[in-house]
Amino acid sequence: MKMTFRWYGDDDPVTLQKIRQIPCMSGIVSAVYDVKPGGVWSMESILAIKQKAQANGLVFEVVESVPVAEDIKLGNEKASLLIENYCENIRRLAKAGVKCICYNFMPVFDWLRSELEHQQPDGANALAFDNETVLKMNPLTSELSLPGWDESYSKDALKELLHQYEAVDEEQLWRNLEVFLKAVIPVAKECGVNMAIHPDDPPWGIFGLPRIITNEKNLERFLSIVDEPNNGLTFCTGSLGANPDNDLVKMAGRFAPRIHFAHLRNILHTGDKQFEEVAHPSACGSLDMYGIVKAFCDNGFDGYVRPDHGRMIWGETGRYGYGLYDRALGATYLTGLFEAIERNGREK
Ligand code: DNO
Repeated sequence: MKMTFRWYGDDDPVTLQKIRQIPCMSGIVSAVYDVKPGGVWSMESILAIKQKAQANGLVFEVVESVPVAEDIKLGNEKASLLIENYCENIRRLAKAGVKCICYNFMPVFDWLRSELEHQQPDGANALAFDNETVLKMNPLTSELSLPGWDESYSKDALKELLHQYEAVDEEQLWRNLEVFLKAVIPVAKECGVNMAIHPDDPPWGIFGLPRIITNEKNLERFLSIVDEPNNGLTFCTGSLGANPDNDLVKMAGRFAPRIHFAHLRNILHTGDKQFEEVAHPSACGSLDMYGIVKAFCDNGFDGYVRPDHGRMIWGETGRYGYGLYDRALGATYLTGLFEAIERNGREK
């Protein structure tokens, strides 16, 4: 296991100097943020991240994310050129020492929450999701600014994009994903890069858009499309765990060898399709974090780990889900879990 921490670049209030002081932190997870999805990242930008990390005693081996352009997910006539660009990014990142690339295949919206500062009894605030609230939102008229909403779209562009997706049902999205994987995975394999798809968050359809990376059956289907070790998963417990039908301990064990990256965080189920983000330990929420890490260790997991969203505590403000304090607590908790479980396994 290699413990990592997400870093959003020079504008991130959580600086590399702070990240390096988290015990046992080995590296950062980052990306080039000023190129639109579909574009090719310059070698210069990629190497700049690497050098900044190295100057702080950290490695840069995981990218989150190289975004997949909507035209690829739509499978339209622009897709093949954009897939070629994607492959070029993989080659360039590999040249810079990147070993794992996280991406997702969610149409239009990335992760979605309905509340950004949900007050918790201990005075912390956290992200929360309530399906009823989301059902009442209209992405075309809502002025809400939420994580996962790409604000670069104008209302007209968003309308047009949503219209294009009317022709894409789940099966069509699977076919478009297949085209992408069949082109990208061989290139990544040649370069020694593990590809790690991120599950849909939350793991069900939103605003009538299809979502397919949602449960055990679909993860199995995904892995079999290109049955190569480097066609793997980002195991995001908070995303998959939002659906209580997902047995995360079982899934963690079953897919461990194909899990290249783990986002480990806890959530508390508060109702049907309703949850809030909580501190990382098992006791704080609905997920069995110990059971998940144990299933990883017992089944040969050898990937990167990062604490995922944190709450805002101790008066911290900043990027929702990505403050320093609660994530740092999460990292040390997870490091402790891995140490105990791994040593216990060895000493038996
Ligand atoms: C949210 C993140 C996601 C993730 C992408 C991966 O906090 O987990 O935005 O980075 O879905 O492509």
